Amino acid sequence: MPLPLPKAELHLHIEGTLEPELAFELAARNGIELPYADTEELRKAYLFDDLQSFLNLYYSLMTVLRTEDDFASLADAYLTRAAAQGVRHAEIFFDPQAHIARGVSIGTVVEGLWRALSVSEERHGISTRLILCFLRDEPAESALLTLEAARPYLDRITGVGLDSAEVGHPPAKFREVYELAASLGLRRVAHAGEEGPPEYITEALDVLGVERIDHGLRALESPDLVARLVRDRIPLTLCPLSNVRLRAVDTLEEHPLPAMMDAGLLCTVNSDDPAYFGGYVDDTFHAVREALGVSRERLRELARNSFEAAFLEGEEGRRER
Ligand code: ES4
Ligand code: ZN
Repeated sequence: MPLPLPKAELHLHIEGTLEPELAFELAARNGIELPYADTEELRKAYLFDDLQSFLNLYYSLMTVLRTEDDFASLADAYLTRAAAQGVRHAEIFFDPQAHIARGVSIGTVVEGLWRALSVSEERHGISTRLILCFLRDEPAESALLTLEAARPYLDRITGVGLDSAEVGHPPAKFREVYELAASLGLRRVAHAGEEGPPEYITEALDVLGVERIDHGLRALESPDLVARLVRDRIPLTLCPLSNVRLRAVDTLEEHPLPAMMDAGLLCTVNSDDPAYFGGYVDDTFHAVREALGVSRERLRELARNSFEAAFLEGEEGRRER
């Protein structure tokens, strides 16, 4: 098997890297009883009908994450796996509201993650960025309070994102908090067009000023939007295995990735919540090659795109903080 292509991972929820084995280890460490007999039984619960059914398990399993040590273990486990998958740069989402709601402070989360991230270059050969995500199914006021709570840690946070249940929570709900984020020099991304309509993608660009779209799967439904995304070279962080598991597409063979590349869209391939969706990023590269016949040349293009779309070069120049 050829060596994994060097790549950047741009759509990765750190809480979605919680493997059953680590979940049980952390539960034992923290004296928490999980409602599953063992890792096998937990893995059997990973059958989802849609985004919401996944999110229910994703949020409930987070209860095992309590201390800085836990977040450091989680991130180091991800970075270890990512290195073996050819990842050289990782832009990592985290969901502070999901932790604050359970009494875990944003300081615990950021300090814990940072412990792993700060040694990642040296230990794993992976540079990293942190992206704070707001939960779109919570009130905008809660997002604002979260960004305020994050102020002491902004030197460790590169940008903000928007995730969780999409439909019924259009981007414009978060106009004010994204304006504040921009004024603080933060980069902006948002999930859009995963389950929601192409209009949400347009709104994320127009109202929130995002530089990248997470997923963007439904962009092809709007030719005008595709033309704009192509013209402005707006990157899409696609997650094909996630789309199959959450039933956004029926099968991997029917995933629109090749059509999106044919249309000239700046596509990247990412793992989203790899512990839940059956593979890390190079596993995803292999899967799309097998299922969709994506050529080696196109895989190289996807890897190149991931570095072009990353918040690497020019970062300092664009930040005014
Ligand atoms: C997520 Cl796949 C996905 N979509 C939206 N929000 C999320 N949070 C974690 N994974
Ligand atoms: Zn996601």
